[in-house]
Amino acid sequence: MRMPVFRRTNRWLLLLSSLLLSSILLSACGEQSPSIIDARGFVAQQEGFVFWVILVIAAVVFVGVEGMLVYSIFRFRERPDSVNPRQNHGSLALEILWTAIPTFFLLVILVFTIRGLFQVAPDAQPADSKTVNVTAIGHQWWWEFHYQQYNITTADTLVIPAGTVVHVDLFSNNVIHSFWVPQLTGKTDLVPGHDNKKWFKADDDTVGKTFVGICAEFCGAQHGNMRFEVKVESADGFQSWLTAQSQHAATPASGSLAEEGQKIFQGAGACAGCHGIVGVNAQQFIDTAKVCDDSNPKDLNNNECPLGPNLTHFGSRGLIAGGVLDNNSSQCNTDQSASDLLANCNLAKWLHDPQGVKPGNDMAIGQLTNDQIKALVAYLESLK
Ligand code: HEC
Ligand SMILES: [Cu+2]
Repeated sequence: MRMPVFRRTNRWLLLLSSLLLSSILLSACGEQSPSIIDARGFVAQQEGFVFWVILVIAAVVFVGVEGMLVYSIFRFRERPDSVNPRQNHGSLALEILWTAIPTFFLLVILVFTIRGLFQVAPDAQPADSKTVNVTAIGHQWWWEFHYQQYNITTADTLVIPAGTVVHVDLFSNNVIHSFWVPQLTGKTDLVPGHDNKKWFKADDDTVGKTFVGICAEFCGAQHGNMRFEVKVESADGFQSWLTAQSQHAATPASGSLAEEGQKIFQGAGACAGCHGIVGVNAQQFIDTAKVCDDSNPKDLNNNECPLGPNLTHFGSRGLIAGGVLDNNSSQCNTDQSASDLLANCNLAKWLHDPQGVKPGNDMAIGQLTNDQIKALVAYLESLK
């Protein structure tokens, strides 16, 4: 007597869990989702096209095969008076047919895949006099970007002009990382000792948009916190960004809290040993991919090659330490109490406990006091 009750609850469980599963899957369709289906640049669009070709063919095969299966199950199921069906073992016509049909489908996929490969290959990079050449350097675990024509080095945020070819040289001197901006370009690995390159382009109508960038190759404990963002500007916006970024860091007003922060930054054994700020402890930006490989531990200024991101214009960046936190500058007003600052301002959280926020990262420092954190927040957020 108890069986039907069980069956009914099982059915409800099945329904509930499939609803749950589909809502999890659908929740990936939000506006912010970095989906390859929402491609916003030529390279990702070509790659997305290959995806659709394969999906449509796979759907046709699935519906065809399952349809015939279900039809046969019902139409030819055994009945009390059934006789043995006609046997077709060894039928040459059938053997040829079910070899030819998959071969045809695979050939179609092959043609579109090869076409796609040629369209996005490094050799297919369109000639564009405005091409922006960037070196993307994979660290454990953050991204450094060096703009080759402008000698600017930044981290976490890759700013590009819309509708313009961006050429990327990929460099790692540690483990393999992978550069992926789902809506703009597919994955390309950064392989130590083997410098890959790629190119991509953001559509003209993406001005003002920010795209999610990801490290897509497992590279250690904080691989999941090795993100970056790609910010698309208009041609003019990009030019003014370049002009601002190529300046030396802003000098804080004398007697200000920010000035105290700068002193702490430069203090003995402190931040300046791992971070460069141009105009403070560095004379110029460094192309660490060129200068700081394993055979050369000294930078252009004959200092140890920097271990951490260049902070010259940190205040203008959207992310902290590979996107483990957002750089929420508007919450970092230093008029608030120390405990409010620590609760609201992500930069303060980072400086208070970088190992707690991102365990195992290379920023190993002694505990800063709340006053030091306040001064450093005032200083670093002022570096727009
Ligand atoms: C031993 C080297 C080292 C020292 C000393 C050090 N840092 Fe760092 N810092 C790093 C590294 C490495 C990262 C990147 C960590 C990651 O994302 O994995 C980092 C990240 C940061 C970031 C985030 C930058 C960005 O663009 O994401 C800030 C801000 C920062 N450090 C400030 C400071 C300040 C202020 C001090 C001095 C109190 C300091 N650091 C001392 C190595 C260091
Ligand atoms: Cu990585």
